[in-house]
Order: sequence, then structure tokens, then C-alpha cells
Amino acid sequence: MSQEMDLTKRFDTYIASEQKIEAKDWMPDAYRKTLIRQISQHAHSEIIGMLPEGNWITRAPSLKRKAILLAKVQDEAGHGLYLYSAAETLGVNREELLDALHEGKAKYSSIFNYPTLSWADMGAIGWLVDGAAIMNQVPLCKCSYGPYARAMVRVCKEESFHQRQGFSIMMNLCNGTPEQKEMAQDSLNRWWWPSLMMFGPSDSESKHSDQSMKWKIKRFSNDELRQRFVDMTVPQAELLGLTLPDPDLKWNEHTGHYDFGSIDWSELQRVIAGDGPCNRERLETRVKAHTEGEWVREAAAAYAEKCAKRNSDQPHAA
Ligand code: FAQ
Repeated sequence: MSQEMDLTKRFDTYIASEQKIEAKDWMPDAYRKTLIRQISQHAHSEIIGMLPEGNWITRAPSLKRKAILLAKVQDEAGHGLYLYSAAETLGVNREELLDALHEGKAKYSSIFNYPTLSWADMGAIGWLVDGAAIMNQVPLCKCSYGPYARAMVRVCKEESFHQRQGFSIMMNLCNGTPEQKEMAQDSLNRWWWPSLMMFGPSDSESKHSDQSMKWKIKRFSNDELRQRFVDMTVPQAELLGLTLPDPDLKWNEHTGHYDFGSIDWSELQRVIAGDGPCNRERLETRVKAHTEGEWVREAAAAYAEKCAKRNSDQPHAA
């Protein structure tokens, strides 16, 4: 048997027996490419995802809410770092990935191209966007690639705090004045459909799902996860006393799931292609932050070099 066949067989056995593939293991080129694509898009989503909420840190209605939002946005930066590190284990470097993002060549989640118009949007993002992210990411904790799966465990723990803080904002608004409840409803109306689009195109249009599921990178299809999210969220909206903006939404006794109306896929395509309400603004802000942060990166690198030199100059204990 050729060496290549041996390696392929070993890889297939690992996948079939639920053993993790690690950075130094042999893997097919296409598996490596798929992971780099998905993990880097995911990392980009985390750091671009800081922007719509970052806008509201100075305008949070109390010191407590400000501290919570600041911590959340900081967590998203941390998630980006874990994910860029996971991508680097596959042989790409972070600068290349960031260049692709800044040049508009890399994708990130469509959801972050919508504007945050009111404080209630901080609630809706936590409740719906983090809720959808958790639904999608919990199965990724069992992804076949070890470094990605392990990064996801910590990310998911933090995302559940994010989701709860969002729900708590919505709950406060819904128990507040009629104007506050109206603000929460308006926010739900604007974020509902884009949240459903986060799960990606329908299964019949998803070009990567089949192969990614065979490789156990993805464990559930886009439509399966979207349906779970709808089933989970409807009772939560009822608890808040809010109405989901979908006249076709109804419980289906037969399937045991909620039926929901059709998604405007042309909107998702437009946003992914760069023509959503805030694509240009998000990219400009990101590039500006990167440029203005150059001195921080330089200082951090100089400091790390100094520490490494100091350690190597020190006599080692026998
Ligand atoms: N937006 O064949 P599929 C978060 C692209 S993190 C933009 O179905 P796949 C945390 C897709 O990449 C949110 N592009 O692809 C947070 C592919 O493009 P390509 C991000 C989309 O990979 C919360 C093409 O369409 N989460 O929210 C979208 O099998 C609050 C064909 O699609 C992740 O990245 C979209 N919605 O399935 C942060 C999770 N949907 O490369 C701050 C990891 C699809 O062929 C605040 N990723 N595309 O040019 C995944 O699970 C998968 O990559 C999917 C897509 C499910 C997103």
C-alpha cells in the first residue's frame, strides 16, 4: 500500500472512530482548506461582531449595563484570538487572514452588517444573535479538528452569558414603560429574519454541508440548526410578550416543530456579497482600528522580544 493510502486510511479511521485530528496529523488538503475557510470566517465574524455593540458602550443606560457590555465586547475579541490561533495551527498566518478581511476578500457573518439603532438592539443581539451562535457552535465543540473543537468549548461558555444578558435587557424593557416595550418589539422585528439567515443558505443550496458533515466538522445541517433555533426562541418571545414578525409562524402538531415563513434568500446573498446596510462602514471601521493599533502591536512584539531575550540570558538552574 502506498504511503498516501496509509495516511488516508488512518485519517478515515480517526474520523469514523471520533478521534480528534490534531495539527501535526496528516490530513487531506481539502479538509485543511475547509477548516481554514470556516475557522477564519468565524474569527473575522467575532472581531467584526464587536463593532455593532461597541457603538453602544458609551450610551449604555447604567454603569452596570456599561460594565456588562464592555466585558461582552472584550469576550468577542478573545473569541477572535482563540479562533485565529486555531487557524494558525493549520499553517496559515494571522496577517494573511487579516489582510484578506481588510481587502474585502474574506467573508464574515452577514448579521454584523445590520445597524444598531437603539439600546434594545443590545438586548436583541444578545438574545437572538448569541442565541443563534450558541445553537450553531455547541455542535462545533464536537468537531473532528481538535484545536477548533477545544476553542469552541470556552467560546460557548462565554456565549451563554452573552445570551442571558441580552435576554435580561429584553425582559427589563418588556416590563418597563409602553415606549420601552415598543422599542424591544421594533428591535425584534428588525433582527429576527437576519438571525435566521446566520445559519447559512438552505440545505439544498449549501455547497459545503455534505462534505463537512462527512468529515464531522459540521454535525447538523444549516436547516436543522435553524429549526432548532426557531423552536427554542418562540416560547422565549412569548415569555417576553413580544410577537415574532412572521405571520406564517405556527406550531405543527404533525412534525412537532414550528413552521415558519420563507426567508428572503436574495437579501442574504446581497449582504454576503458586500451590499448590506453597513458592510462598507464595518470594513472601514475595522481597517481604521487596525491601522491605528499598529503601535500597540509593535510595542507588544518589542516587549515579547525583550522578555524572551531576558529569559535566554538568564543562567539556567542546574
Ligand atoms: N454570512 O455551504 P455553506 C457570532 C457563506 S459568530 C456570511 O452553507 P458552510 C458570535 C459560507 O461561508 C457568527 N456568509 O457554508 C458573536 C460559504 O462561503 P464560501 C459566525 C455565509 O461553511 C455574537 C457560502 O456562504 N459563526 O455570532 C453565511 O458549510 C454576537 C456557502 O454556505 C460562525 O462562523 C452567513 N450567514 O456553512 C459575535 C460559525 N452563511 O466560503 C459578536 C462557524 C453562509 O463558500 C456578537 N461557521 N455563508 O465563500 C459555520 O458553522 C458555517 O461556516 C456556516 C456556513 C453555517 C456559517
